[in-house]
Amino acid sequence: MNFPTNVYEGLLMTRPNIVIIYMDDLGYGDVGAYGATSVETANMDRLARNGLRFTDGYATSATCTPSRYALLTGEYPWRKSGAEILAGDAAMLIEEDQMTLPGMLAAQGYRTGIVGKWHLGLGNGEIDWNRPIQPSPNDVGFDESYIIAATQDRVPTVYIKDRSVVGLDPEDPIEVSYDQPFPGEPTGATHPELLRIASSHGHDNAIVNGIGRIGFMRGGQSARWRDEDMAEHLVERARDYIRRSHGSGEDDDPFFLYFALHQPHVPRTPGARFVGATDMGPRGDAIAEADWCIGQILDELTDAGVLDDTLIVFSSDNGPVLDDGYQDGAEELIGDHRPTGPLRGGKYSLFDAGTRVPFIVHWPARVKPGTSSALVCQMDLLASIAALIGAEVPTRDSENQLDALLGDSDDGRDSLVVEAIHRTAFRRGDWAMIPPYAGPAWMPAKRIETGQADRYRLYNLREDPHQDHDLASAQPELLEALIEEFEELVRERVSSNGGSQ
Ligand code: NG6
Ligand code: CA
Repeated sequence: MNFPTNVYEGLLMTRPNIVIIYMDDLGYGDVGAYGATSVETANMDRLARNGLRFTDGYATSATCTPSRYALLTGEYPWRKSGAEILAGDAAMLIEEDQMTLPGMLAAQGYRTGIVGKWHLGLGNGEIDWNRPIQPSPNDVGFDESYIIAATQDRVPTVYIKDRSVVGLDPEDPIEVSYDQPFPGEPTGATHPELLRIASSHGHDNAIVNGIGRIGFMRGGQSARWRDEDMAEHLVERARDYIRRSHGSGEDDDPFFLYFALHQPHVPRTPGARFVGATDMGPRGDAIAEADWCIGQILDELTDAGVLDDTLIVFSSDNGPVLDDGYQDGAEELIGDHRPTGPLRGGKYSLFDAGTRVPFIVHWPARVKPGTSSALVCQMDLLASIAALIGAEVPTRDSENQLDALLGDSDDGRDSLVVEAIHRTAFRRGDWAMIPPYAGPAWMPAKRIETGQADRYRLYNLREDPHQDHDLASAQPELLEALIEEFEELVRERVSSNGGSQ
């Protein structure tokens, strides 16, 4: 913030602008550069062509909140009590004194902003949406924020700027409940004839814009978002942030933007001009729309003259899912497209497609275009970016993988623990080990392979990316060694913030 400029003179190249473009439920195979042909992703492909494309880049988790927690805090989410898919009125998951990527950057003089999906909780448990919200992203490292609280399918269906709901009429306050409906308000359960996208699973609480949501809400009519406008709306906020941040600081501070898109998460509501962009219905069209959003960001960076000097990291919070609770044709219209690419599983799964995601680093001034098979994880961005800009941060789980991320080395992490709905599995080198778990798997979506089984499984991902051949009984010693190492790692489940699981 108040760092004298001269400290950084001559080091300016090590303080690039940083933009994280974070997709919601985009699969390993949903991007042209990773093999997709049924949807055009020209801008994502452009990032890959001019940047470093990772074949073994991971989110920590197969769902949203835990992955975002790890991305921003550098801490394994399974260490943190409550790091699970959060309701729209859940309390802030990140502690105000906790180390975060934006907080670290802000302390180093960066301007920091988030636009898009938050889903890490707000307030202290009892939110009055009609009053200033605290804590908000502004209390955990962001100078400014323009967010949706949780997911597009969860109430409240409003934008929040810094601490306030945007466009709220004080005469029409918002009320939100995740326990019970508001008397007199139609719900998806009581009035399914009012829904324009039928639910296939859940999503039968509040009805907003003809779409059933999770959670109940009333009031706040003037503040409610229009789903089909969300892409343009958020892109404009992100462009505006770049425009205002770039070169406007007194001492020319670099900026950090966390641009968290809502696509292709449900409900999939592409704007009119993207309807029919693919033959895959709303899911494909939402990916095409997201690609346009990314193009808009690249245009803005180009207009500002900073595209080459900006470190862009493009990735996704978890793997793909087709039917995630709405009947939107995602399964019926999938054709030859394989959202998981060659991998097995998907969102919610311990199989590899749950957490292995598109992962691209684009920084033309510094990073040579190419492909890397180094094992890297989004959780490593905190320690790696800190190393890049010369900041000292104590981290336990976030590893400094700067050399791998910049393409200076082909070696990444030795190992990684991945998580799916409170269950963990292990990757070491080319090997993936999935422990047994008792009891039925929670089935959040149809036709999902959660990876649950009653025995240990072992796969060689290099030879068998689809995890068809369980080598557990063929390689007992290796399995034993992996189990031992994994158990040692996951023993420490207590959060550095004192939470326990
Ligand atoms: C599930 C929802 C799903 C999605 C998910 C969160 C149902 C039946 N399923 O509970 O639609 O919202 O939560 O996705 O309600 S995530 O990408 O944010 O983790
Ligand atoms: Ca997600």
